[in-house]
Amino acid sequence: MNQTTDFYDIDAFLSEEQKLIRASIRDFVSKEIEPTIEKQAQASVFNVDWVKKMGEMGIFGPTIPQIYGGGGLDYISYGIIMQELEHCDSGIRSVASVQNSLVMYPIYTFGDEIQRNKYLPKLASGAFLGCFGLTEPNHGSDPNSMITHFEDKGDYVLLNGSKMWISNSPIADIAVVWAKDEQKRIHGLIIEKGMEGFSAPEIKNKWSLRTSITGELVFENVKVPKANILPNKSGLGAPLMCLDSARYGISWGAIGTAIACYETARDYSLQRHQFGKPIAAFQLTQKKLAEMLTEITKAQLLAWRLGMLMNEKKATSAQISMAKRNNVAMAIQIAREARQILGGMGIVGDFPIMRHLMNLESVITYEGTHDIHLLILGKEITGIQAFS
Ligand code: TGC
Ligand code: FAD
Repeated sequence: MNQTTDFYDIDAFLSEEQKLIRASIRDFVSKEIEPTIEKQAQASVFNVDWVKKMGEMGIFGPTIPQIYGGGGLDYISYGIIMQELEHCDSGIRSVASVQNSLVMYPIYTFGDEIQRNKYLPKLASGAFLGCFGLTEPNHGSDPNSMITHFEDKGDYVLLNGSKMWISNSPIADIAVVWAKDEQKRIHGLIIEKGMEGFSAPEIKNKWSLRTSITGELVFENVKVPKANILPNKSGLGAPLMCLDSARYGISWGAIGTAIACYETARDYSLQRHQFGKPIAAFQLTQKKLAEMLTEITKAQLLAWRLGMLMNEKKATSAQISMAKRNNVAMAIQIAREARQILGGMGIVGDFPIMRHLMNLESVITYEGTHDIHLLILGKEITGIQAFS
């Protein structure tokens, strides 16, 4: 009997440091987050205390240099951290993805030295929580058509518009917001909580990602100092570079969720008896389990190889799209099959499967929908864009 979910021994590719990181994050998650995650999800409450604890654990800014409070780690380590978090809950991984890839990454990559020193150490320690505003009520898959904009007023710019579906926004200390200047060029701006004319109402009644708080960002004549504009890159390519990093993290995170669902279903099938034998003894159950392990193994190989390409700075956006798309679809399929193996028990909170399944309905939509990633791959293959 093979009880490992590392069927092709990916562990052999990992360094001792990477294995230690995995062990410490696994320990942290099992002691600090796992015991109350189901209760938080049922109540749809985000636990703010976790932010500080995640900061103490080095979960924020793992790839950011240590002089700014980051971990100075490689991309495989980043992936491992995302996998361990999402093994518990996609909402928790979301908090980390946003803070790392969508807030710290742009401030580090496109910001100046003053911006880096002002924000990155606080974000790394969890003293500050950030959010990322790209999507608008009328512009989701097509962010280039955004209408949020700013006008130059001398010492400051005047920001108007709104953003929708923003993870962390109601409680975030800062927002990295993408808006157009008077020449219709997209720039990143750092908006601080408390700026006059800025509000971040919560979006309630979600059936998915209930442990992560989601909201809007509303800007009504917000005076933003010019010092808060990220100076080192403009154009849609800047936010899309952030998305590449976050999508990479999701490709690992989804494997964590898939493993949690697969192992739950495997263990349940061995102890649940019907017709006088364990349901694991039926060929139809074995088919489900064998296919789950096969798909997880393929996803692990994809993520690991992509991580190596990320470390060598050779990963392309299309490669990242393939991994995000495949691995999230793989996880959602496994969650659905696992839920069936548990029968009626599959729908209750005694097991994590239904929560994972509901969460993955967001993960398959955000950071580029399943179909948008297919079109990115289609463009890569044919050279013809089919978005519009
Ligand atoms: P297109 O003409 O293809 O490109 C515009 C410019 O951007 C460049 N570029 C990229 N640069 C870096 N990385 C990438 N992945 C890039 N993709 C494109 C491109 O070279 C071009 O540069 P330039 O210099 O020639 O101007 O742009 P398009 O308007 O046709 O759109 C392409 C499309 C549809 C793929 C893109 O807009 C897209 O990816 N749409 C999906 C939107 C999306 O993913 N939104 C995510 C919002 S954030 C979020 O969901 C966070 S969830 C957080 C959580 O809780 O975990
Ligand atoms: P739409 O773009 O309206 O798409 C609707 C459907 O049409 C999809 O199936 C899509 O694939 C399809 N479609 C669209 N265009 C095409 C086309 N050209 N060809 C074929 N099919 C097409 N955004 C942020 O900026 N920051 C965040 O922190 C953030 N967090 C989020 C958290 C949650 C819980 C959720 C649900 C979303 C979050 N988002 C965030 C927004 C997310 O990125 C968008 O929901 C996503 O990009 C899709 O946009 P949309 O919802 O407007 O759907």
